[in-house]
Amino acid sequence: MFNIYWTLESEAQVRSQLDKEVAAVMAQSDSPLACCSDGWTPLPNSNKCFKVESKKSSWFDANQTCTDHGGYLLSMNNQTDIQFVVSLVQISLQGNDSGYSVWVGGRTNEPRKSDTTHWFWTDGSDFEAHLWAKGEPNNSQEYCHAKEQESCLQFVLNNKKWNDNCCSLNFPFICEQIVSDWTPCK
Ligand SMILES: [Ca+2]
Repeated sequence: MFNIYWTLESEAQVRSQLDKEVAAVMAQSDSPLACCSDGWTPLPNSNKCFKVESKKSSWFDANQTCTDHGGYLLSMNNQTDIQFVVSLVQISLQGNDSGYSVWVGGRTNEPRKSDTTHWFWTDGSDFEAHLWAKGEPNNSQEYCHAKEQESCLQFVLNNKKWNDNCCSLNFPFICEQIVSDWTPCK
């Protein structure tokens, strides 16, 4: 009982510390910030809010969690601020040994080696194939369960590039939410 309590308290403390660090990063921005829900971080000068989930999940569970929160898995189209996303994930997953890649909202129903044309974002925005790592997508299925193919999109922080991977593998993930009535908070 004591151990459970202690663990919960520690997680809350870590979370609180991370929230402070994220707030400190945001405070450095002079740009207007959207009013995001608690636990979500605004992208400066936009109507977008982001939330990194450290709980490792399959792509489909991650997608469902983001939807349940009124958002969707991150779409990394050509308007996405890559460095902002990288910084936010690094801060949020500090100390997490698998924190160097996250699920994002890209998927394909026709996984094939070197085929970048059948990928889509879950929010329906245009998928421009601009961030594939060298040799990806390769549909290697190296770490897949039997018969599963690499049809979900993983963003790898070390090289800031994409990898196609098996949807059933568990990774942290990042959700995005658009604030429809954008009144800047500051
Ligand atoms: Ca791959």
